[in-house]
Amino acid sequence: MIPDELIEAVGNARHVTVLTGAGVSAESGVPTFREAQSGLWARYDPMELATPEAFAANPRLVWDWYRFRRELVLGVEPNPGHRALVELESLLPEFTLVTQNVDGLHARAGSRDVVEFHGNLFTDRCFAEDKVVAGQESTQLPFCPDCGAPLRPGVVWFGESIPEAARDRAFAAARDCDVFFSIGTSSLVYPAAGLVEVARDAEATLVEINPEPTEIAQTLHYALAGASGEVLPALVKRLKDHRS
Ligand code: BV8
Repeated sequence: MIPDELIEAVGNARHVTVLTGAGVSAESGVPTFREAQSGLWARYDPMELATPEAFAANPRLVWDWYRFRRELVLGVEPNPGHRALVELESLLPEFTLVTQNVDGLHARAGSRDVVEFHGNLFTDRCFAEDKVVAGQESTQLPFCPDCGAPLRPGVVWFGESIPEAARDRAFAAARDCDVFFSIGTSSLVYPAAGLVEVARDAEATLVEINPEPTEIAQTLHYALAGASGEVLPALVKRLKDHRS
C-alpha cells in the first residue's frame, strides 16, 4: 500500500510540509465541508454561510451555525490521523503542518505551531477593527467591548484574504520542502489548493492521502487511497521500522 520508495523519500527528507483539509477530521465525527450538512443545517450551503455578506445580512443565523459547529467540535476527539501527524513531526528534522481546518483538532492532538490557513473556530474577532477579542459565551449577538461593533468568528470567509503570516509561512514551507503531503482535502479552495503547485515547482515529492482521487491527481507522485486515520499511522510505523 505504501511504496518503499516513498518511505525512503520521507526518511531522507530534510523538510516535510503537510496540508490538511476537512477529511482529516472526518474520522473524529466532524462532517467534511462538502458533505451534505447534517440535521438542522442540511438546507444551508456552507458556501453561502461562510461569507461576510451572509454575516452582514443575517448575523444571528451565521452565529448560530458557528456556535453549532463549536459545540460539535467540543464533543469530539482527535483521531489516529491527527495523532500520527504529531509522531511524524517528531521523526523529522523539519516539519510544517498547514491546515485549512478551523476545528483546532491538530493542536488538541499535540501538534505544535500549526499554520491555521483559514483561522480558528474558537476565536472571536471585532468586525470593525479585525482584531481578536476574548471569546464571549453569549447566546445573543456578541459585540466588541472596545468599539461596540459586532464580533464575528475568527475564521477566513470566502472572499476574504488569508491572514498574511499564515499565508507567508505556508507558501515558504511549500517552496522549501522535499516532500509535500496533501491530506483530506478536495483541493478546490484557493489559495490553499495552490500550495501543491508551489511544491511541484520546487521539485518536491508530491503525495496525496484521500479515499477519492482529487483535482490534483495528475500532478502527484504518490496517491495513497485510504482514510487518513488508517494510512498515516501505517506510514509512521513503516518509517520507524525503516529507521530501526
Ligand atoms: C480568497 C473557513 C481573495 C470558514 C474556509 C474561482 C476559482 C478559484 C478560486 C475562486 C473562484 N471564485 C472564488 C474563488 C476564491 C475562493 C475559492 O477558492 N472558492 C472555491 C470554492 C472555488 N477562495 C477564497 O475566497 C479565499 N480567499 O481567495 O481571497 C482575495 C484576494 C485579495 C483580496 C481579497 C480577497 C478564502 C477561502 C477560505 C474559505 N474558508 N473555511 C469555515 O470553515 O466556516 S474554506 C473551507 O473549505 C474549509 O476551511 C475547508 O477546509 C475548505 C476546503 O475544503 P476541504 O478541507 O478540502 O474539505 P472538502 O469537504 O472539500 O473535502 C474533504 C476531502 O476529504 C474530500 O476530498 C474527501 O474525499 C476527503 N476525505 C473524506 N474522508 C476522509 C478524507 N480524506 C482522508 N481521510 C478521510 N477519512
